[in-house]
Amino acid sequence: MSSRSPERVFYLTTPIYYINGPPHLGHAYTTIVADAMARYRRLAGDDVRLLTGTDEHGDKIAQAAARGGEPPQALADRNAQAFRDEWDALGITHDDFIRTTEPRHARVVQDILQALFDKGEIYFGKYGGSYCFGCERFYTDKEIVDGKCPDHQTPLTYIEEENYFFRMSVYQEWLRGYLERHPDVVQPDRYRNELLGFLREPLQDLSISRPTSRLQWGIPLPFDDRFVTYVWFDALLNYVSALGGPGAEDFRRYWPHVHHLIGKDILKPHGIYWPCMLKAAGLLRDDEARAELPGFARLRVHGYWTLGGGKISKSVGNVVEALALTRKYGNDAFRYFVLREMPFGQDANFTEDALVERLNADLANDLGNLVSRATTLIAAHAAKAPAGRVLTRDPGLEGAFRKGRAAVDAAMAEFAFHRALAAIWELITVVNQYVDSQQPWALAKDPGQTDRLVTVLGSLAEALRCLGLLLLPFVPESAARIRAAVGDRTEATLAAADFGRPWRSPEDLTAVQRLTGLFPRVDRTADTPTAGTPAATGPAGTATPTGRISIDEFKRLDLRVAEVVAAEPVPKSKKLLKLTIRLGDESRTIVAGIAEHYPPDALVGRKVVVVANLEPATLMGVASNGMVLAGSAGDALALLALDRDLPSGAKVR
Ligand code: ME8
Repeated sequence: MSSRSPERVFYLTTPIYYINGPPHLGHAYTTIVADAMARYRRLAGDDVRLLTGTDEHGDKIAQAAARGGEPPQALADRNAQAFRDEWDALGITHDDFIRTTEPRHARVVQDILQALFDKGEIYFGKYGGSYCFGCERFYTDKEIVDGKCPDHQTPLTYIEEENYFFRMSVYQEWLRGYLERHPDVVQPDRYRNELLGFLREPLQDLSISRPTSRLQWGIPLPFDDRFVTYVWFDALLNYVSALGGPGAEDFRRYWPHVHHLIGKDILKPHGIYWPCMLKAAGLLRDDEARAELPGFARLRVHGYWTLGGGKISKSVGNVVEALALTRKYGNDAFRYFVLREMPFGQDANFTEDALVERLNADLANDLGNLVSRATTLIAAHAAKAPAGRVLTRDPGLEGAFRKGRAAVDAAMAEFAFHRALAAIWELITVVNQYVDSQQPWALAKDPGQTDRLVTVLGSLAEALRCLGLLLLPFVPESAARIRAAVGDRTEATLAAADFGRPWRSPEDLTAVQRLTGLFPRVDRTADTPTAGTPAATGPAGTATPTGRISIDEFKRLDLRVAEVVAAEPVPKSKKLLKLTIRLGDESRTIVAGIAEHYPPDALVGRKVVVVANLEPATLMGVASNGMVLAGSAGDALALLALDRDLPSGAKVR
């Protein structure tokens, strides 16, 4: 039953984040996910090392610093501190924070570069190609969309220069075979398929330097100081340099157990460049020589948060604002929301309304109420427990907890945080139903039922004790309060979360303290003028609090046919398009999150359906006045269209 195994070592890394701006929702999500996993594995008894940090070199940073008129190191110092402060505020339990401008990192990068150069894995050559400064990489003709970077939708710059190249192409077949034979190294599976897709095209050698005539902000190549290291070659090595480099004691201990947690945007560098680099540097075992090195740098890949995907009420406008909601609703509510709402690996939409809905329903109602009613009942009646006897517990709850714990374990083994939380919330429901069915308040009125009452109260105290442990990785502050309320001062371990351990005596019941208001309900109707309208629904798949709507409520929506007269990408956004639409005589701008599904040109001249009376909102700095309707299922999205022509401005009812 116990997943405690003192031998297990677990090394988990987050991406190191660019410091050209402050931390935002996306960075916080990955770091919270990593923290929840690290806490879970520590609770299971593993020797865990959690690494995060900042990526500080390269064109992107140099340009941001130049724009702000400050030296890159000053920008890096300021924003690296902002990341540290944010992780402290969020209660992240990283064991190390690495900055790529630290000497401990530069030393390892230079050592590995020199070793690769000496082995002939790096050569000097000339290359011309289309370069995206946003991505810091060259794009092949096949990848370019309409002459632009497919990620940033900005024009690419043709660059021809002499550089050092890593012979990545020779590893193509090895990598393909490896990925095919080892399905578990990249999860979820769709991302492994994406990598195999990349490998169907010939793999190019990788330019790993930049001439100092163009860029000075980088680690000098040890064998040619006219060049600095390409930022990705520098950045990826943080995972090794933070352990002290090959041969260091920490490296020997943790490296074989590495898991990289990343967003899907950086799959290619992690799934293609990185294994080839490691293979060339001899830092990966291959199938033949099963040594103590990892078989692959295991990747756990998550999807993207999108913002304001069609939400009607006040919505957060950007990812920095979204992160600021931690101050408004608390770390635990924010953590719970992001871990529960996003199925790991898929995209999800972030709205303040959805967060509040989960806070009210799952945290305040389900968990908060349970803790409040159970501790209130125990505190009121604990004195009735006869002293000196071991408490009995209801076996029904024991079975539920055994199953629940197994489900949490299985989900966490797959990084399926949403499923782990769903399993814990099933337990919370079971315990709430137990209170309803046992009616301890009625038992308390009948002196003949004292034994039964004590069993029920003891079972509730035990349930809260186990829940306090199971919740620790996910909502650590609240879980600690639950543990304190039930008087559990023992060491927190997952093994101790098995229901019915013979530790609790009747005297312990009197130590339970009433805990109310763990998660106060939030009422947003006051500041949400549109609440109650049909579109003010909660997160996908949940019913509105008001249930069905009346025809009058539906009529408040002004749905219209509109013609798209112009469409262009919103700068720096992967998802958003800025549409100019005609609505009868009126012309308007609407920002729509459809860039990944429709090229702008394909939209011009089309008739779409829009919500015309939506409150205006600003998305990525562009004022949007209305909303384009689309259907979606998983990753697929389709715009609503008319099956015969109607003039723009026509009403939809
Ligand atoms: O790419 N949703 O740094 P970066 C979810 N320095 N996660 C998101 C997100 C979103 N909308 N936006 C960002 C870099 N992220 C490189 C990494 S690693 C050797 C070098 C998260 O600051 C997600 O984890 O652009 C993504 O992979 C990462 O931030 C990119 O952060």
